[in-house]
Amino acid sequence: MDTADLAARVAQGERRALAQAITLVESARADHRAQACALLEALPADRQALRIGLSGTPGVGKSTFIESFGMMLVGQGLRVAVLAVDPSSSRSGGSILGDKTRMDRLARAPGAFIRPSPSQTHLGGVTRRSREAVALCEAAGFDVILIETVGVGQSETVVAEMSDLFLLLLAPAGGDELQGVKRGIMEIADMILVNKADGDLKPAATRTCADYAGALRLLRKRPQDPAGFPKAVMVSALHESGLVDVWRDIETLVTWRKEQGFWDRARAGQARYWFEQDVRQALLAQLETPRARAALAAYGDKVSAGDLAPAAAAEAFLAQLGASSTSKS
Ligand SMILES: Nc1nc2c(ncn2[C@@H]2O[C@H](COP(=O)(O)OP(=O)(O)O)[C@@H](O)[C@H]2O)c(=O)[nH]1
Ligand SMILES: [Mg+2]
Repeated sequence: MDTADLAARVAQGERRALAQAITLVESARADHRAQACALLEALPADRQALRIGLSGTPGVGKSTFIESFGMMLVGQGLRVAVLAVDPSSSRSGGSILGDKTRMDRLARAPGAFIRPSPSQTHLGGVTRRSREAVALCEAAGFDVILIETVGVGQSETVVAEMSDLFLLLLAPAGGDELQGVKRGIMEIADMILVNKADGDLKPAATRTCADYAGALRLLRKRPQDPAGFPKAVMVSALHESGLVDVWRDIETLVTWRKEQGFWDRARAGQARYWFEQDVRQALLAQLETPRARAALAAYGDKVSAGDLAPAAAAEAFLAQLGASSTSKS
């Protein structure tokens, strides 16, 4: 494969090249990984999309929201990419694919690109591939990238690490208690969108929105927030109401963060985070080679037989691992 040519075609915004490139970064094969690294290295580095993370429990209206919100953006002449991070999706090829009918219009819009989540592996594998898919969409010149994840705890945190801002979608609550949203997720949200604020659900949505606005005010003030943020607002993805206001709020937030230097600082911090994640993953992968497994088992036997102390065995094992990995290169 000619990775330089593929990179050039991705940079020209060629959709087929983009799809092919994402397939390449998703591959677990070692030779593909080397090509993926070369491809990522060859991409233009001067393009930035607005990357919006979006989370919410199943049924809250994420797909419907992405469709309406995406169509509104496309209508403004913006190019929109949609990606999913769903480590739990072994079922039917990922959440977006299963919901294709709900994104019918967006899927056909010339300015939009929708990519279902890669088939399931562990969270680390899914997230690295997703982050690289984000980089590819960015290089392909998309203006906005929507990154969807379901509320499975850890995945929000990693999606936040590949997003410029984070939206949490909630449904109107029946009772008057907060819907068990984890504090950690509240803390990374830039906006809470109470969806389904329409018809019979409108009064409940109004109450829920007020509850969350109150809860957000109780959180510690973050330096990256202008006055009024993070905020809770009501939308109806189905009736397409409140979406223009959400976009205006997002633009306000982004402009402020760019002016104040928080945008660049956040991106720099994320680059460092992903570098460290890659190092971590590569080190863990070294433990999985047949040779490392054999050495681990051999040292383990000595330790359990009482022939070697655990600390000394660990040191000897790591020295051997380091020697074998440097001699390889
Ligand atoms: N009343 C109302 N229903 C909605 C709204 N948004 C989504 N729904 C409905 O909620 C259900 C789940 O929506 P979906 O977008 O698939 O949720 P997801 O699982 O979070 O992707 C569907 O039946 C939608 O029609 C909304 O704004 N108002
Ligand atoms: Mg969905």
